[in-house]
Amino acid sequence: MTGATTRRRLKVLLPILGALALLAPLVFMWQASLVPKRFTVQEMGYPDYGVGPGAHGPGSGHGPGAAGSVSVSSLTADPARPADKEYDLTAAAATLDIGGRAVPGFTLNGSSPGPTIEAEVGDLVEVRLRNESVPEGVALHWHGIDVPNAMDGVAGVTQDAVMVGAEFRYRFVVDRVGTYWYHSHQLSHEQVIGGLLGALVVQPKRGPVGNAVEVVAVAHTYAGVKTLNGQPGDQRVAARPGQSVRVRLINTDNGPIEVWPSGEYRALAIDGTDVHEPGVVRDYSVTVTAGGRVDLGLTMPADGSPLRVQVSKGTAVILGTGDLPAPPQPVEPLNLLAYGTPRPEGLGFDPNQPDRTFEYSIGRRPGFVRGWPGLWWSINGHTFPNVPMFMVREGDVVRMHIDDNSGEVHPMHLHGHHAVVLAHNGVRATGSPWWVDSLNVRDGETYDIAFVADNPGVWMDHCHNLEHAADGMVAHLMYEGVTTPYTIGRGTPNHPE
Ligand SMILES: [Cu+2]
Repeated sequence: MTGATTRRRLKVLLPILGALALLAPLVFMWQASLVPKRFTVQEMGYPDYGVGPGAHGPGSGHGPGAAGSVSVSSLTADPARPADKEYDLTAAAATLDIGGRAVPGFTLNGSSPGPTIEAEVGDLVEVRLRNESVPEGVALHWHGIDVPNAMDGVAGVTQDAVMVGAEFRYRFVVDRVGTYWYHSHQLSHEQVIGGLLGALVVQPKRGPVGNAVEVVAVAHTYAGVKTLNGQPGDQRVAARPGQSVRVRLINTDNGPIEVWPSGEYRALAIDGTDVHEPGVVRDYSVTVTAGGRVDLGLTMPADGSPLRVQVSKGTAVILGTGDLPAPPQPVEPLNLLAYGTPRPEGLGFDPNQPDRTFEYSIGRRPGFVRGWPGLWWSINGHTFPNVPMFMVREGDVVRMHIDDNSGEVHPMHLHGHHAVVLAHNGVRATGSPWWVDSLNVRDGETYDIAFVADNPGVWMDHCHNLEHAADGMVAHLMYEGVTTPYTIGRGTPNHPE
């Protein structure tokens, strides 16, 4: 071979090799982002055992996929116990009438929101869900209720999507009073936004105390129209002078909303948990994160004038007779970290002696998700599906440090558990225990939360901005020894986000 030939060949080869050197990592990243046509969530990503005294690896062979494991589907309420409250819910694809505008969406028993499910604490609630006409299938998640795992309603994780003509029976005990809601967890970024949802209220035994007026206000935006209980504008509720009122506000949207009454109020409960010794405040809004709830307590003025509870700009609950203009939005939201007083009995566990501590660091980075290039949400630096699987053992005291450097707010929702907020931006909580199932984490913020791993299963721990979830902002909390037989992926009917 002459020198000239070699030079000529190198001239062709070198650019090709150069291009390959540039392309190979991209091809690798692209390939790593692809998901199989059918897979279980325990095959997703990598196990994260956290740090701390209990943070050992898969000790006795109970890791993901271990033989002899407990199936999610076996984690049910007592099958022998009869139901105290029974509901039949029929899901349908429908055209909704939103203030005279036709909006494509979904109904339960012919309406959106669906019927409010009412129960007393300790009841076993049974809901028979039938899919009449939602072509992609449905599943119902009981947001904020720590149900047995098989009843959690996440298509592809705790059950298969309920296809047209099929039924699913949910059975769970409501073991705490409070304001909750239910919504589809099948294609939720379409079905929840389209109105496949409703309220769920758990009262004390023998119903509400006293003669307080009870108001359930489901805030939802249909095709850009803000509504309360499916109606745009103001919602009128009768109340007599001097009467106390409890407004149960449920944010079913993708972003946080501010709520502010025209006068004095108390924040009686957050995410279904009563605040301990909630003080009377005014001129503060309450931030309700996506998926979150607040119960506001008000007393009707003795002089017969009305009260107004403004729910973001555009909707309001007007209590009593007469009219009053929207009060100006307070500058500051109520600081729930310092609101109320600590419970003398404490939290029921010691968050300063955790068995393990996890990081849940939310970011954004360029890469591929499901083969598509883009700027994607990341969890601990990883994009879907290569995200952490937070591994716990039953009985663990778990701490989690959440930080957000993604440029946007994320409503973080852990299924099956309530977590208590220990600190926000490093500032420790001093008020009533602030228990959440949905937490508003803004860009640049940190939260330290803690919970007891007391509900075995495989649980979603995801962003409740459902567009973000659909873009892969989804991780899971998994108990060692528990596995799911259900599958997700384009080769299955199950698409939980
Ligand atoms: Cu998000």
